[in-house]
Amino acid sequence: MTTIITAGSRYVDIDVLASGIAYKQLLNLQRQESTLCLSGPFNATIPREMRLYGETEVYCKEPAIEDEDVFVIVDVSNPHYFSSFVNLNQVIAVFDHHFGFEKYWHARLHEMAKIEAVGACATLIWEAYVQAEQLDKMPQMTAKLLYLAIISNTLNFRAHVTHQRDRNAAVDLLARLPAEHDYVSEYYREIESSISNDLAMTIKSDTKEVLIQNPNLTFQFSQIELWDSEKFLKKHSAEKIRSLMSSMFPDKSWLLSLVSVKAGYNYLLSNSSTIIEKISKVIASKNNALVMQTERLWLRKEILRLIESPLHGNEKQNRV
Ligand SMILES: [Mn+2]
Repeated sequence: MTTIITAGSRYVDIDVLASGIAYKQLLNLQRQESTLCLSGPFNATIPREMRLYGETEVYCKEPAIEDEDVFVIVDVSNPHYFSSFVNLNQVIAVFDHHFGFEKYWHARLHEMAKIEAVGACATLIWEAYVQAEQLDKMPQMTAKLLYLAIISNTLNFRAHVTHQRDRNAAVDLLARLPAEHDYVSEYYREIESSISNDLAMTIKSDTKEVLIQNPNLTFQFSQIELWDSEKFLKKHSAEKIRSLMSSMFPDKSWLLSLVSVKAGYNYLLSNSSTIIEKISKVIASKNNALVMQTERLWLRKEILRLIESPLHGNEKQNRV
């Protein structure tokens, strides 16, 4: 019996990569045969050093599956997004921090459905090491990868979803790394330059097709995490980004979120009047026809929940 660790099919971000590698190594430390199979391409949140590490640690894109094999899913819980080779009846554990499928998995897996409101899936995997008393055996490169995943997913602890549990994990992981580096600014500086060099690829590898009920709408939802989005918008103007989005997603509705970690807000661009109307009623502070600016940092999953939720009179004060 092999435990096959996998995630969503569309793309691999740093949280998926960190969670997958670290959990595979944890099972190996406990003498359980396991393999990590990620079917999507690595996206721009993964710096070069971790890309190379990932290439040595990710076993295959599509595994040969035996009847007795089991699956562990990381950083996703909506079965619609799973890699196509996953048989739902063979899933034995789900680690995730996205909303919507908690009840479904708790009913099936009970305590092995680790779906929690934390900032990063990497935090849940760090906690699994703590519980298994294996933290001291974690490779240093994995500690760095988990640390960067927490930084990336919590937007350097500024996202509202950040939990004390993320901070506890990050403090411990950072203490396992050589002290002489500023890992956060090194990380963002590197990914920002790779994003700028291939913007279309970056967008393509961080876009989710989203289907919402209220209002009934399907759209492409892209997110780019930046350290300094002012600088970025000076280089790639809003007009150019809009025409790039329209050429990448012809005849489709789209929403692009530029996350500005240093400044602590997002720029939101969309071609859909429905989305613009819904967002600007609740979170956008400064509007113009091209770009909406928020008052704080919003993650994609938070924006999504907001677009789907019905509006109430005083929601603006409560939410912002
Ligand atoms: Mn994540």
